[in-house]
Amino acid sequence: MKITVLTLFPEMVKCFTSESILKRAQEKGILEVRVKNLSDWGRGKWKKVDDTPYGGGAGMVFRVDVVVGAIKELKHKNKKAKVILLTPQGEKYDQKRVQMLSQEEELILVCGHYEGFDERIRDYVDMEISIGDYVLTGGEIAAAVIVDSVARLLPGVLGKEESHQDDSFSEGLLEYPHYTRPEEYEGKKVPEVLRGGNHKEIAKWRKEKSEVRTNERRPDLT
Ligand code: 6GU
Repeated sequence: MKITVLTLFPEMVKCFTSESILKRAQEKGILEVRVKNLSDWGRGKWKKVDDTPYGGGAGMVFRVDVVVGAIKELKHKNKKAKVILLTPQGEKYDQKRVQMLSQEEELILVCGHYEGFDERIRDYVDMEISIGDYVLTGGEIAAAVIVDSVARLLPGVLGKEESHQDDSFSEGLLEYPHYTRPEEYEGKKVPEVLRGGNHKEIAKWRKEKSEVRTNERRPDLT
């Protein structure tokens, strides 16, 4: 899968995508992350990407000709690439959407900054996503969230050790509790059933714990 990130701050995005599992996924050829600097499409000597808003008000607005120019050039090579605008006004990101995006051939993530995008840019994108109900200074962290969450679902990215089969949310439930050695710590013991080796009993226990935890912490998921 290919993911292109369009941003004014390429280093912010590269810093997340060049370590650990994302680094390995790229080395294995499963994931290709390209980070493009929006300034390359800027206007004039100063490579201007933004301007003051019509009607007045605080902050700067991304220019439609700059952003759409970049989108058109990036999309030219692959018409099937899905263009996603990252703003707090988008549809809320969740694991269902992660699964949906992981089926795509290519994503182009456009990071916002300042007051926002010229409204006309919205006519040239396939989707608008927000990663939650809070405001970030820019879309770069949101882009990192999307690259990370999508990459870990691609076949071959996670080893058996890090499998996503039992993830929280994968069955619409939160994960069951995990334990490892030592068997006892300050009087707190590992539940008996997990030490018994009865796989059927263990599976039943885990399912129950998942359900109880989901009901207690996230009744909205059920
Ligand atoms: Cl995608 N961008 C910004 N700037 N803030 C956000 C966001 C995105 N999602 C939640 N808050």
